[in-house]
Amino acid sequence: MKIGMVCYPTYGGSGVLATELGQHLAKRGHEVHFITYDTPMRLDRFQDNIYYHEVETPSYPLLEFNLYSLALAGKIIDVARYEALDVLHVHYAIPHAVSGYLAKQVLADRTPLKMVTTLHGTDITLVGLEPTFHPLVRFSLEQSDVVTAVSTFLEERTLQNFGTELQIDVIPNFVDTNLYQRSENPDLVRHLKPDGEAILMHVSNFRPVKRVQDCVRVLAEVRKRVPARLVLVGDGPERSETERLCRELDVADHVVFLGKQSALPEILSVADVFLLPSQQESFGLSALEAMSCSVPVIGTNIGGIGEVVEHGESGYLAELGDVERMARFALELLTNPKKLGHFREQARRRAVEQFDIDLIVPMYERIYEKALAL
Ligand code: GMT
Repeated sequence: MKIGMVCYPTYGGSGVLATELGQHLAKRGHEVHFITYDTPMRLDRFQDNIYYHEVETPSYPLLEFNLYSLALAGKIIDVARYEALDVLHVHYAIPHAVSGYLAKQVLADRTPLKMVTTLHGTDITLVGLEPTFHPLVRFSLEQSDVVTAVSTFLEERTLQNFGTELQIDVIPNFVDTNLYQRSENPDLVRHLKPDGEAILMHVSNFRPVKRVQDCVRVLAEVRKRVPARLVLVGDGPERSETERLCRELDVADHVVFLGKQSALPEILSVADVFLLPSQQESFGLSALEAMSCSVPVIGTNIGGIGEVVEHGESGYLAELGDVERMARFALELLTNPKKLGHFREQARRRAVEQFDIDLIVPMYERIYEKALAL
């Protein structure tokens, strides 16, 4: 098939997932055309069957605001016509599903195009609820040929929030368990845990919903009993406030800010416990990547996290903001090597048995076939 893949190219789960899906589909012989405003972050090497079409937004003094949604629609029309796309797969509804709908309408007579929309999270639970966007999101979902969601939580939340009876297929996120597996780099281990401390780790784009500061509070609690360090991977709006809290709680010397990184499997392999104290999370792809590297997760029991992490097996879930409880869970693992070993095995097993890329990507192929058969 010839597939157009529309996503955000920046640091974030929906773009990561779309990129890895596209790369894997290309390996399976499909032709994949990424359509976005920058090279997707993980699309960093040449690969057969992968093409990248940059969306350029024209500027003109009258156009005070960026017209990305229109420029994207125009680019989709162009690529669909000249590359003869079969399916357009848009990730994150806003504005991608709206631009896709517009392109479909323009193309309808001569190049009919099927559109699959995948919902990822805040497009439904936060941004899509803005009164300005709500009717547009609802309309664009109803006009999509197939809609998928990354968790049952998100499917249910979509039906509730948009008062629609739409049929939504749930396809969970996935991980390449061959790539994401424990691989120790002795230099990195020496750098991150010079005195053999326990390592708590968090990876995110540091947006407020991620509650990165709760990780610092958990570290401060854990350090009352066990020498530990917190490794923070990523960057974003909450970084400065998090640094300030490290100083206030007097743990700044025990927190490492690694910034944005791409060598995630070897970094995750240094962790003993992964923290995901989010306020909203429709799935928690970063938790799954940690689990695949045999790292148990301590997170909040909100959104779709419970569909990924089994409480008491591959990790623990606590109430939002309950940092004392999260710290107690971390100590339970860090002070009991046998238990930690069991949780590690369970985390890896769950990633391999439920969420491996080879299990999930064929589900998307079936979704494309379903769209084409309509
Ligand atoms: O919805 C977002 O906040 C953006 C999106 C992204 O691009 O990072 O994240 C969502 O999609 C990920 C991939 O499907 C999920 O793993 C995240 O849980 C989800 N984030 C939220 O729901 C906050």
